[in-house]
Amino acid sequence: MKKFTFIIALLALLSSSCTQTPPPKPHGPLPEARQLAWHEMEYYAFVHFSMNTFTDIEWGYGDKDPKLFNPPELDCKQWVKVFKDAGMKGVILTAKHHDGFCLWPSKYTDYSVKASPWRNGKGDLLRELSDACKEAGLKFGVYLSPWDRNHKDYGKPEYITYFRNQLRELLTNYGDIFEVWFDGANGGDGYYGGAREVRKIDRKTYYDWPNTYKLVYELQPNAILFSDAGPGCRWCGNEEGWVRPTNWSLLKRDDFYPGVSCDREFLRAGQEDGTHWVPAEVDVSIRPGWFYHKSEDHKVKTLPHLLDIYYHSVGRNGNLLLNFPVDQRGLIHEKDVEQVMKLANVLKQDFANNLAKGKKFTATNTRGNSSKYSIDNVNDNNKETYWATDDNVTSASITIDLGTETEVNRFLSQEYIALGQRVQKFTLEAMVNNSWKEIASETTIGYKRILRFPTVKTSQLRFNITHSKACPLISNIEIYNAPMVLNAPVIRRNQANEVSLSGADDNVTIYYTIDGTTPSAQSKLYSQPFTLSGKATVKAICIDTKTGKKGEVTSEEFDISRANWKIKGREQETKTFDGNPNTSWRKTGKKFPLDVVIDLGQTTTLKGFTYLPEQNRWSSGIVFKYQFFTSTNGRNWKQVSKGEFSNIKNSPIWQKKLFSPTKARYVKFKALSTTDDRTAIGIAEFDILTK
Ligand code: FUL
Repeated sequence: MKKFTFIIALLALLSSSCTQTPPPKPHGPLPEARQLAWHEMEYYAFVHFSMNTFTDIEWGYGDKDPKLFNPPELDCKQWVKVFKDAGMKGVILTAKHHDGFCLWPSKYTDYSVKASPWRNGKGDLLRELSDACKEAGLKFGVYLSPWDRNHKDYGKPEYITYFRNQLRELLTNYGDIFEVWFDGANGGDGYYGGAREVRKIDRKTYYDWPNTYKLVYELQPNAILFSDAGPGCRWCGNEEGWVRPTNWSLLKRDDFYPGVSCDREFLRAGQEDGTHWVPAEVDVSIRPGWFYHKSEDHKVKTLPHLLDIYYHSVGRNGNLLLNFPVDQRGLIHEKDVEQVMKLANVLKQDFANNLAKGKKFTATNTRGNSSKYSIDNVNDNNKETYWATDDNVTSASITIDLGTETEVNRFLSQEYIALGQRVQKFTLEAMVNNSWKEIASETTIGYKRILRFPTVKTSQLRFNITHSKACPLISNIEIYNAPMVLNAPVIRRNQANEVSLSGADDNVTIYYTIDGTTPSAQSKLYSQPFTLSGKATVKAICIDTKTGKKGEVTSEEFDISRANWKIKGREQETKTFDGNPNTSWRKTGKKFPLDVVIDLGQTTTLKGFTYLPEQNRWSSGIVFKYQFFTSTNGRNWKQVSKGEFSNIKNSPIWQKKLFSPTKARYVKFKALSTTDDRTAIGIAEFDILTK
């Protein structure tokens, strides 16, 4: 062919491929523009701060004196600086939690900062935080609890007017609101203007949600509405910080509503055949509780735990909403700042150097052989371009040639979700010793999927999409070699007072102390369980002696020995005291109350008790309302504590109750109700406090 004709032919081919390749059609439910913007936020802060901060509880009853609310050093600029330094894009504040106390001077109630001594009753926390956010360029969102244990009209239609009036205040007075959070906890006992009674509502109909949502959209058209049912984004079905590896941004939305009692798997994994785009948001606290408790200062999540949370949320097509329980001073506690900054720094390192940059990508199919849908689009740092296959192709492979043998341990991929979530199954292979070795076999991708795997040295990676609902559309692929972060050891003590330390990575050593000092490579080397009875503090650390690299210190405090404790009538059953949270003991009955009597073997001065409910997936007998009694002889009982384990259903963590010191040998733990109404008491661990 003559040079001239060749050029003409080439131009014709190029122009025909551009003009003739039709774009992929949308598939299934699609995200709205505001949802697309929300996906890109990925990681932002939650703040739980209110009356509960001062009363040291998780759920207020609605009857506490507003005068208790008085943070002496409150500084929203400090909060916002922490969020910004940590790489977060926004913050959502508990404007009103279940106790009804308002952090802004609402016109519609006196139960607010107006009646508190803070800033002489002239304060407005919503104003201060929204201003600080504006200044720092962070987005601002609000949590407004539908359940209000203070309001006299709760349960009646009048309350809905009140609720909407409050929404209107929040959504008109504080600038742009990126998300409105509607909690699912709804109805139960409360102060209710002095009535002190139980009020039940119909969760589906009481709030007239469709009209409430309408109001939000009228006032803040870009806001994302969070609830168990969306419609903007959905709860992830747990408060531990994860979604399932299979995570569809789709939900049969009309089957859900805030507070729905449903199989939580739907929330954790989404629904492949969902009818609407309702992506998951993972809400989790940096400490065990949502609100600040001094007793949790040493329980701020470790770096490896926070990293797991990140990779199990953002890495699995979910946004991460990380909670900070602001303390009684009105500041984010130093420990929380330290931990979130460790997380931020490691994430920065993990994603510092994209090894795919500038490398050669090839694909087994490209839509219409068109440059518009070229495989290079996954590596061009432009989220608007994507690689696509022909319509009839729903499985295809992408090979990435790294040029030289390279160590890799992260693989990040993103679908072009504006046209729907499609990929159902994929694998990742690495070329090792001249043959392909499978390193991952997974399911969904969605907005973003990040795989973590043991470091592999390879010159080529192959990403195989094996099943897709329609032709796959991939907008981005990145590859990293993240530095290793050592695990934090797990410390356990069994009933025989043997302490075991576990969880170290391969070739890593555990060192520990029992005198309260920080462990180092000069401390005792752990080789096997050791005996330590009575009150004790154990601290342990993993150290890679070859590199000198250190992990995080774990610390556990043990109270008196449980060696001689027995459950009355079921003396042989010891799972409640075995130090293992994954085993549990259960008692069932015909009706409440149900109780368990424990013989401590000797008389001691008790100051409180702690209870860990069953931890397994099918847990039952999670006690909600309880009474607690002590006795010196097992016959005459004295009630020393009574109440509820607030939020235990969603967050089945250690529950701690203190009471006035009392001498006793026997304790009786009485369940008056459980979260699932099954007549059972399920206990993973039980302990008493004498300190
Ligand atoms: C739960 C609430 O009951 C907790 O107190 C907390 O606010 C959490 C984020 O949601 O359902």
